[in-house]
Amino acid sequence: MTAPLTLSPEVGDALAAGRPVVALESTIITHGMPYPQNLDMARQVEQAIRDGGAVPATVAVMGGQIHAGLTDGALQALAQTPSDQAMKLSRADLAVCLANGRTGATTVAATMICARLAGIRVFATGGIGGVHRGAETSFDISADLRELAQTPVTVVAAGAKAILDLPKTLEVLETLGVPVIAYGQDELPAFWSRSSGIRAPLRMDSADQIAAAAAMRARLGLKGGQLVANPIPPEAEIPADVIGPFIEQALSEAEARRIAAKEVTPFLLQRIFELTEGRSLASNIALVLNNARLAARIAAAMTR
Ligand code: PSU
Repeated sequence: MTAPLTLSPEVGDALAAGRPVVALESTIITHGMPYPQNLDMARQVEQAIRDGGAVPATVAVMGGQIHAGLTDGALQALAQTPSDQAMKLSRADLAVCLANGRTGATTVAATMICARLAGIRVFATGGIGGVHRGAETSFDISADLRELAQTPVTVVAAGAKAILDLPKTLEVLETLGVPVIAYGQDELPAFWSRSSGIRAPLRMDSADQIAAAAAMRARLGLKGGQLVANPIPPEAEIPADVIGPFIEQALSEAEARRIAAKEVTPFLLQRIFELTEGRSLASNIALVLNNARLAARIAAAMTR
């Protein structure tokens, strides 16, 4: 029995020839950004990976198949699918979506599962999910964390999203044995900001080092992936003291409106987009592109 996985010809050829491939997720398209900026972002990110000498493999579920590598038409259709008509897929609901022939966008957790099935070792996104603020009462902890602990894919993100409780997110990652590697700085980046005030557990300064660490995990038989926390480029960042009050406001609105579970992150991102008059989205796109470029370099290093 094999998984219902369809590789685009380009992705299939690259993997068969041992050339670098970078997986990309689709929840960021359907639930993370408004149309048409989401489509524009998805195309730009694919181009950034190509410019870096790797093949992009955007992952989504359609017609009972996991697709790795989408045509531009499929990308357009996904970008225009209302968020309530695409399932936001994590480990728990990936099989249900496939078995029932529904359309689904993959989160970090589900994209890691699909990447592993396809044989793709690197994946670029914006920011992983993590421990939500107030998790001591809500118990809201993203399934992304546990996936990082069990699926061997290197995930390049700009840290965990700053809407989260970053110290608690780090604690959980440590408990789960996930290497959290800040790229090129000592501090853990905080998505829209380069600085979080928190020292990262690990630091690396080159794609080769990151690729070597992934290879060593495999040699040691250690399960799980690595989180590479790549700071947003300076010119695109929103300093923590500027974005902070907007995050607080969006969080209190979410609480007042009793937004819960899978709706929390999309609600917060949308509100922060409105409150910053679009600035948060421009930053989000810039950091995803930056992560795609680094992921392409890591993928290339892994094939050497
Ligand atoms: N990165 C972004 N925007 C996003 C996401 C990542 O820049 O919307 C998505 C990813 O799919 C991630 C999800 O898995 O947000 C986290 O959702 P939650 O907090 O509900 O686990």
